[in-house]
Amino acid sequence: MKAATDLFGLQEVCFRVTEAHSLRLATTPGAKDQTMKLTNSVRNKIHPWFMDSSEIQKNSKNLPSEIRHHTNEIIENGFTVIKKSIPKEKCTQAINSFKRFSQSHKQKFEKHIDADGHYPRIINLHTILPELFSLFSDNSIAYQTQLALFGATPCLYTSLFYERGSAQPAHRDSPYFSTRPEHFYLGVWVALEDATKANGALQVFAGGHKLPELNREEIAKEIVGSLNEIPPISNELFESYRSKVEQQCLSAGLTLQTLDVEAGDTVIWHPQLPHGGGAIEDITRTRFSLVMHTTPVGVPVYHQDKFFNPKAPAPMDAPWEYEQIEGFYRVQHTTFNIGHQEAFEVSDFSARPQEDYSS
Ligand SMILES: O=C(O)CCC(=O)C(=O)O
Ligand SMILES: [Fe+2]
Repeated sequence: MKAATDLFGLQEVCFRVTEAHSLRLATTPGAKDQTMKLTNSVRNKIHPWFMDSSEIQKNSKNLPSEIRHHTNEIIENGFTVIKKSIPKEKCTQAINSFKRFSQSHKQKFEKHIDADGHYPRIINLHTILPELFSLFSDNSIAYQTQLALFGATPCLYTSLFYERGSAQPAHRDSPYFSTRPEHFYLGVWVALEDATKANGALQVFAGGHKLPELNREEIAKEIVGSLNEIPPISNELFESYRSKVEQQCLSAGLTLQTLDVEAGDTVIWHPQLPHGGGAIEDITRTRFSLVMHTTPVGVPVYHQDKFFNPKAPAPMDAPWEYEQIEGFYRVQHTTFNIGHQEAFEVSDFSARPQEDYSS
């Protein structure tokens, strides 16, 4: 893994060095350090600078041109594609590592395989497979783009590993990633295989991130009656918001654009960008990919109870522990979960030295 030190030039010109950065400087490369609580590194912001038109020029102008190119695309179009951000061999290694891991635990996992022979999405598999975490930590242009957009140290909050295309209708992720302050998260999606219409490409409503936010309180009241009774997770509420956002995009004349990308390309999307997974022409095909949701360190992430009630009181510091691996932060998760159907303790897998999936 490449050390993160080359990033400090960027940090110096643009942003204050956060508390987390100074912690990072003090650690030994290669060590997995103790877990730690971190205070919210953007607690004094109202929103990210890239969502404030009066801040954009000032914050963009000193960025290295390659990073500015990507931040500009995210600001203008709602997404950017970083071509060849991960070497193809690393994508193949990550897929092979998953295949070895799933094969060696087939008895435990196989009940989750669908009729077409694929696993459903697996939540936080990066806790088990280091090749997946490295798509965050050893993905330099993507990391620097997140650092620039947050103005603070990025951390991996959660990941979703897909063996096949998601075929999900266009949606915003924000009802599940309601940060405080709001909009301090990014979707970072890495193609581990070429993704096309045949195996279900990623789709975006380019420009949909600029449409005005809907009246979320009104949507919640319509579905659950009162703002005080919004559950953290409600499929009905998510779908109501999702379909209204989709309608808003179509009424504004936006069309869904299919992103044909190659293994090793990274797509970063704006927190407000409506996106989805295209139809899969050949359902037998795989489309290995990893979606990561990242935030600045210390940022709490709430779900629908806060998303649809944005004025509700909410603690400003994240309640969970962070861990730091070779200078890169992630929220500590003790489980991974197959298809939201079954959770497995990370310690039941990673504690056994004979189970090394990396070679
Ligand atoms: O990979 C895809 O097809 C889309 C995934 C997605 O939108 C998500 O998991 O939030
Ligand atoms: Fe999504």
